[in-house]
Amino acid sequence: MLSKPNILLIYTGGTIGMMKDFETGALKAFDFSKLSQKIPELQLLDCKIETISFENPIDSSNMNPAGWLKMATIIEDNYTQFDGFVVLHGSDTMSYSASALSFMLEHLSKPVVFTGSQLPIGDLRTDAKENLITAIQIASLKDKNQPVIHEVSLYFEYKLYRGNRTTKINAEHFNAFASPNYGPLAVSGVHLKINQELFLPKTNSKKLLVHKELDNNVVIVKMFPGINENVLSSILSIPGLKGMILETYGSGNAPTDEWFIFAIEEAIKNGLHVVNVTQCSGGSVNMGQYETSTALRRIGVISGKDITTEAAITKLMYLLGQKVAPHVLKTIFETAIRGELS
Ligand code: ASN
Repeated sequence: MLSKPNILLIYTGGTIGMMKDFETGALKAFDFSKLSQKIPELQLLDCKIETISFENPIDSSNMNPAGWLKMATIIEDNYTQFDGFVVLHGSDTMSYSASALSFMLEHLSKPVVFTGSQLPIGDLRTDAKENLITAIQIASLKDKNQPVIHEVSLYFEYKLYRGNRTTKINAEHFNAFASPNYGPLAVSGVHLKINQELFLPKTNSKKLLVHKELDNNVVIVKMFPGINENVLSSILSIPGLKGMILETYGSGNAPTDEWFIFAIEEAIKNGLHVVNVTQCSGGSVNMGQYETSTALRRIGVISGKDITTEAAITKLMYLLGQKVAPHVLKTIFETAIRGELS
């Protein structure tokens, strides 16, 4: 007989579990037991649900590598007892967390689905119920008693995406996320349409490996017309800086000014890893397509290809945390390790 899937709901905080502070009018987190009371529908689902909550649920603006470690450890400690994991998370930094977890959880053979909402669960017009219920159904999907999805994903407003391909695009709309360079893994309508051809393949019965070291001696620099030498060289001389995500224009273009190229070249020679990511919401870096990116390629800048900034910064923290040898970091960065780039 097929057993009912066991799902672990991990509550980290976010709007989904917030309520108004009557004194200040601001939204703040409240304790998780109240959240489960608010969704009696959960009992109607064809799975067994257990819940675990961060001791102090947070607005996701307070998320950080310590929070990612907490989530990864909860998943590790409960991995064999559950068929799938649903992480309730604030939407503001959900794409960063989903990306970080995708790198930290190697050989994942079960679904980890991030979700949240734009309106609190107690609000009459809330988007939380649909998001949560469908996320649980997706995490419960099984074929021949085996989980169908084996990766970190993000479900929001009728679409399931690969987590490390997403970005938050709207602070107000229910449709708050996009995956500009990779199609949805599933779309929820009258039927749940699964795009199995887009899934990561199952990692042959290899044991889950949880990587817990992340190095946050990194920075994101967004190019803008007028960036000056003083600003750039101050950033490049931050003590202990090991990696930089450079958000460039279009297909990876940047000024050709001598001072600019020289500053980046010297930094790379001194051991800084510099990754080129486009500040466009879609498309890919292609160094060499324009003259304005040729020098970047020559001096050893890493191509982020079509990776999101969220996945780029967390991948850099992960690779630096793994103490990957500097001479191979570029090659590993430019290779998809969790389906994060094409
Ligand atoms: N500030 C909230 C958070 O990220 C936003 C949300 O969840 N919609 O925690």
